[in-house]
Amino acid sequence: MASLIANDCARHEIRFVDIYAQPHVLIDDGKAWVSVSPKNAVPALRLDLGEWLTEIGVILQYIADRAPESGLLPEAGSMARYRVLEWLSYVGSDVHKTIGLLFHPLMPEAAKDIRRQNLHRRLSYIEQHLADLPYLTGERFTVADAYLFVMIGRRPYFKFDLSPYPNVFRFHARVASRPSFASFLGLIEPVLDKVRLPAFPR
Ligand SMILES: N[C@@H](CCC(=O)N[C@@H](CS)C(=O)NCC(=O)O)C(=O)O
Repeated sequence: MASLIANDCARHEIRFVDIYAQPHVLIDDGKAWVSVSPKNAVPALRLDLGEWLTEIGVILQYIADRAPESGLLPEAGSMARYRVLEWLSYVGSDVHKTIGLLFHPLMPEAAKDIRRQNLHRRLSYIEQHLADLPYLTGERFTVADAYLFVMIGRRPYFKFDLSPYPNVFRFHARVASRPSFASFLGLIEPVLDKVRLPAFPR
């Protein structure tokens, strides 16, 4: 399950896509997702004029730039921003894409084990990095933290134990205690019984 956000950020509508169904379908009306968004992946953001924006790392920047006062992304041109982008890229290419294939039902266990070893290297790096920091780039929560949080939250599904990474575990708990996460859970609760996943991983 994952979300499609329509319209602009301050006024937005979220629709959910069942990506475990083949073909992927919009949960509310059963429409094939590929007929709406040709990449057939989530998330995708439809802007007010009907234009679509895809790719997590870009959508996150777009949303954060629409609300600069949120501090979710430092200002363009600053070194602080490049640090956040550096993490966005690492989470997207090294963490997300390593985890993604662990979900695949046809992926042989031996191949999944190689992926788990890769994931171990990446989480070990993040573990060290978070030793003295509450968030990836310091004291402030940014879009990169949001992305990493979602990826780590999937661990019950890909059978990956976080206990060897106590700093990563604490990071996850820290983000989960933010009020915005409670609002998010309230938002997705009604659709949870419509998808195959047992529960949203906390
Ligand atoms: N390059 C895309 C990849 C997004 C992605 O992998 N989405 C997954 C869910 S986390 C998906 O939609 N998978 C369904 C599929 O590829 O069929 C991005 O960064 O947004």
